[in-house]
Amino acid sequence: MHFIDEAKIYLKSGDGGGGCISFRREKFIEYGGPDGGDGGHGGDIIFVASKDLNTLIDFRYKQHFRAQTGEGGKGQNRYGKSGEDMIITVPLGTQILAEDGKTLIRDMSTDGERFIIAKGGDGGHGNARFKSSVNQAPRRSIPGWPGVEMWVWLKLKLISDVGIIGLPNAGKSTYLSVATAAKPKIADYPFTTLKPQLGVARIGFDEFVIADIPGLIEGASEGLGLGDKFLRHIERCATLLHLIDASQEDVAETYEIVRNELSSYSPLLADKKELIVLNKIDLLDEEELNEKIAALEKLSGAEVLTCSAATKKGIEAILLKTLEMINSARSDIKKA
Ligand SMILES: Nc1nc2c(ncn2[C@@H]2O[C@H](COP(=O)(O)OP(=O)(O)OP(=O)(O)O)[C@@H](O)[C@H]2O)c(=O)[nH]1
Ligand SMILES: [Mg+2]
Repeated sequence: MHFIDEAKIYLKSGDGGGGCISFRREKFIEYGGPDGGDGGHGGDIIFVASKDLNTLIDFRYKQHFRAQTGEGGKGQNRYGKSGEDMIITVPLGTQILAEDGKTLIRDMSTDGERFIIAKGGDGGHGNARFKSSVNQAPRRSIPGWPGVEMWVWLKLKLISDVGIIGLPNAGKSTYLSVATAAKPKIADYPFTTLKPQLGVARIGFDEFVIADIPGLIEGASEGLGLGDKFLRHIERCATLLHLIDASQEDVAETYEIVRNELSSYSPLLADKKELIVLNKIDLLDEEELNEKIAALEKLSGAEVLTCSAATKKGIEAILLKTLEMINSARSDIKKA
């Protein structure tokens, strides 16, 4: 059950500029011949794929894209200037579909790839073109050809339904290994995970994709630790599972550090639905655990779940909650 980010946009390539009607005017020449130039080409609509973009969010705010009209032709046989192209940059992996939402026009699958989806109209002909032996002074020109108009869908697959975030060593990879059949590297030192790892969780007849993401630290949004490229990865997760090591002294502070990194990176990340989970509860007694749950719930205003990825306690309940959260995020996306 993959999430899809999508947007419907309107495109219009530039009309060609009109041809010009004009006659030569020179001293001592009474009847100058026709010298109206052709109009310029209309601008094209061009898509460019970029690995530096991760979502189609920008297309929620701007949906109409028009390339410039070509300039009209001028006297003295001068051509009109071509209209400027409209370049639309989309995230790498974006699919462009026809208005029916099904017919694939293009898969933007290589970084930097350019695709001209709509050519601008040709410029019209000026009257100089219509001169003939029988008509030395044609008063005729042709307007520019119109540009192309269309609606298209842009679709981008999110990499996962839920991304596990948290400080290094919180037990994210261990959680992935018990919630799915994935076998990520697990070790008792920070930054064990260097690349996002994916696994598929099954619960009843439902399935969803979990991404184990490298640990975040304070300053990650400014490039510290493994930097912000993982924050970019999180943008392509539909929801978040925020995992916190319960054996840490101040779990509320830990929670805040990660939340701060998310929001300083982008409001889009901070707005994602999040499930808060305290892990490694096998290391605490009940009283200590309850205190930590209370502190976290007070700070976040949300329900806090608990588990031990090492003993698998609490995993099932978290998977159920995760599924609920994914379904609710999915219906929000549909409504938007
Ligand atoms: N006692 C206990 N230890 C755990 C639990 N979950 C994970 N650990 C241990 O915590 C350490 C870190 O686990 P990882 O799963 O590698 O942590 P991570 O969050 O993926 O770490 P990075 O990839 O470095 O960010 C390992 O030694 C795990 O065995 C748990 O529930 N209880
Ligand atoms: Mg890891």
